[in-house]
Amino acid sequence: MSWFRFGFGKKDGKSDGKPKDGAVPDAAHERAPGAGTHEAPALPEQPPAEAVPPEPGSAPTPPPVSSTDAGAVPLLSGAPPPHASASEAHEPAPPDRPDIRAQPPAPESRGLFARLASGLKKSSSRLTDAFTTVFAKRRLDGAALEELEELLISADLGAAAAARVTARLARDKFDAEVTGADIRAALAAVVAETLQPCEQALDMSGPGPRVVLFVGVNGSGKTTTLGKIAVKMAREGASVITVAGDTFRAAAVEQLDVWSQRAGARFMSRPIGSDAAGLAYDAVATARRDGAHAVLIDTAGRLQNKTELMDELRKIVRVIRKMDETAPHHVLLVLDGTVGSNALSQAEAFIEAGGVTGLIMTKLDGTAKGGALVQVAERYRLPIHFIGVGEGEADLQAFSARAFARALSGLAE
Ligand SMILES: Nc1nc2c(ncn2[C@@H]2O[C@H](COP(=O)(O)OP(=O)(O)OP(=O)(O)O)[C@@H](O)[C@H]2O)c(=O)[nH]1
Ligand SMILES: [Mg+2]
Repeated sequence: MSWFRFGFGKKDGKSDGKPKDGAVPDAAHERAPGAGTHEAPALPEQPPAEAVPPEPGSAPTPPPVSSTDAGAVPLLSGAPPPHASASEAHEPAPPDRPDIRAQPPAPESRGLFARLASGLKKSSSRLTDAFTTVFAKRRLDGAALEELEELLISADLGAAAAARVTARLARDKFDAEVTGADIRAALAAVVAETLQPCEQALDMSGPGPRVVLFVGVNGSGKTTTLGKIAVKMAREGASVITVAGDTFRAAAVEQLDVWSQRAGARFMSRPIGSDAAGLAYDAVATARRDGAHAVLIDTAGRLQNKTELMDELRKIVRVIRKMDETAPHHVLLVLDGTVGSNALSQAEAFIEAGGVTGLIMTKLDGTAKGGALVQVAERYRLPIHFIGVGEGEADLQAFSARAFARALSGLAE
């Protein structure tokens, strides 16, 4: 399965036109691909009226990081806690940031299904153990079907999918003895059918830079996933700009910078406390001017019930549209696979605020509660582009409905 649907328009994006209102981007810090340090602001210009004005005294750059010696980057886990003025409303970053400096080269396909299967083991064994004990040598009657349905619902599968599994079994096996294998097969079939329409490559084709916004709650895996995608795209020949739209935490900026260096991507940031929308506007303007293929914009984590923070997300989208009315081309909601049904309320809030266009579920290598993805897919019918099965750059898989369904059902690849 292909990762992305590429088919970029001309690499020179200049002819895509100027900013609609004639405005030009304001100052930002950039690091060109391969450059060892951040450069001085390249574009000392004005933002549109909507975008927040240039930051006063916006000179300081994030700590320089050598791209030729990634090992010199300080441990992200050791970064001091941020004290940005606006950061109070944001939840603190998880303290256990990993050292993401050196990643062992890993063949992409090696063990990825195994990791998915072991991550979903918690979900799958909860189900399949019960299948074996509750249904061993039992006739499939009405009571058994009801029990099974409850079991599936309690595993975050959702009422609709659970009902389809039992209906399928009732059709094929009613009044006969069922085995754990029968139930696993029915579950896998229903999950695969449900998720199949959601299995979609990320479409990065089209004229001009494709603008992708990464959104989600705190710690869901936005920055890591953006980094993995930047690496993947850059390796496939795209010129990528990464944008540190989490302007609340220095560690977040640094984390993305490290990933950008790994990808050889151009990196844009602003001083802590700056307006993320203004930076995003800048980045899109820069990409159009320089003919970049992709602009990958990180955002700060925000809880879905914090109205003010969700408004900030709306503003980012609105300001990007002032530069390119077709952008953002993708708003990717990054969901943490370990949170279970809370994914539903996250999806609802981010769809409403940010116009989510697609999903990525991370941490499916851990102790994931994968059934929730089925519920989200069922309710919102959004494309699922990728899954994360680890912290390294190779630990991102194109979403496969079949693989997910089999892992969740405790079946072999
Ligand atoms: N095991 C595992 N860990 C992951 C995966 N994706 C991300 N992580 C880890 O999850 C933690 C949070 O990831 P980030 O990418 O910083 O999450 P974020 O959404 O950017 O976090 P905030 O910016 O604080 O909102 C980090 O320790 C990542 O290494 C994954 O697929 N599997
Ligand atoms: Mg982040």
